[in-house]
Amino acid sequence: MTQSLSRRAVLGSSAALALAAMAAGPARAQTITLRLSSPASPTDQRAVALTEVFAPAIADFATFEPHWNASLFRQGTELEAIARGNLEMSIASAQELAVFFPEFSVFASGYLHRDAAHQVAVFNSPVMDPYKAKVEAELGVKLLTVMYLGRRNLNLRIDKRVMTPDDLAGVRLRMPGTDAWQFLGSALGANPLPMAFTEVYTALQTGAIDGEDNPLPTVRDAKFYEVIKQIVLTSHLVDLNYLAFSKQVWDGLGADRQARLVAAADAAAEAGRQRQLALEGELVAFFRGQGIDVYEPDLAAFRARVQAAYLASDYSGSWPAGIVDAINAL
Ligand code: KDO
Repeated sequence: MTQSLSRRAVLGSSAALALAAMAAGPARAQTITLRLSSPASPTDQRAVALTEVFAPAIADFATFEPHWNASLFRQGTELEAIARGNLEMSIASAQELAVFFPEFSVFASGYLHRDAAHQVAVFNSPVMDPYKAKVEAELGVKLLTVMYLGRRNLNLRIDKRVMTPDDLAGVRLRMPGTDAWQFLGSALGANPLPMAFTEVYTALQTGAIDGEDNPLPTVRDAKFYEVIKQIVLTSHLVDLNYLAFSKQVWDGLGADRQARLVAAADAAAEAGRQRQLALEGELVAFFRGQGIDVYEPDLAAFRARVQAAYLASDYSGSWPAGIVDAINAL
């Protein structure tokens, strides 16, 4: 991803905004507008849950104004927009946060989170406290809750059967645009290519890429199944997103509204999580019905290759001592 600003500049401008907010005192507007920008579609279950659960729960003091399909900010620039005071909310990935804070790469590691419940346990555990505090203090972003996107698999337009990482040699695999995402593509054995989510359908259709990775509900929602031949159930990342919120706006709310905001975010995340999990249970049969070859590869081979790649990488050097054991113990 091309960062238009240096990390230092963004972090500096965020600190200046925080100081300005403090100088202005605890402003308590009766209603506020919360603009959210995301590449997610309006029919993505996280989007549905935010619209149907989050928005009504805070409607008496906030107007939720979502901009889906990256129609306000392009994918990967939303956190910078929040830090600069140009946006109030986004659905942020750990890979995007790792651009600013490399230690977030641990939550972007393949084969680390076990399932949706494990994500929630990690997010609510003391392991996350220093992470949350740093993002608030240095980027001006509050992480309200954790949302479940699903188990990422390989969605390929090529015929070649993929059972091990070696079978991905030379395969042009689209991954989202940050370094941490690209690293995961390499760790899987493929040739990763950065590309925005909104461009993936056309790239699969035209053959500009051989495949991409995303969970089953996304493959259906974005209609990728129309332009792929096979789904390899690698489950290489139990993928999460954080609901990111402007710390400047947060600081202008009273304790009561802050608590209601978090409760609404948690309720929406839980509703979205249950819908995504239900879809994951149903969709293999749906895709097979569409003529797509869906199969499980040699998972032990993928897990071993990916975990070894992370432990040997510079990323693991940025992780707090003992964090992998602490996460595994949860
Ligand atoms: C994607 O670009 O493949 C990805 O799945 C990455 C996620 O972190 C998330 O941003 C998601 O896209 C978008 O919300 C679109 O579903």
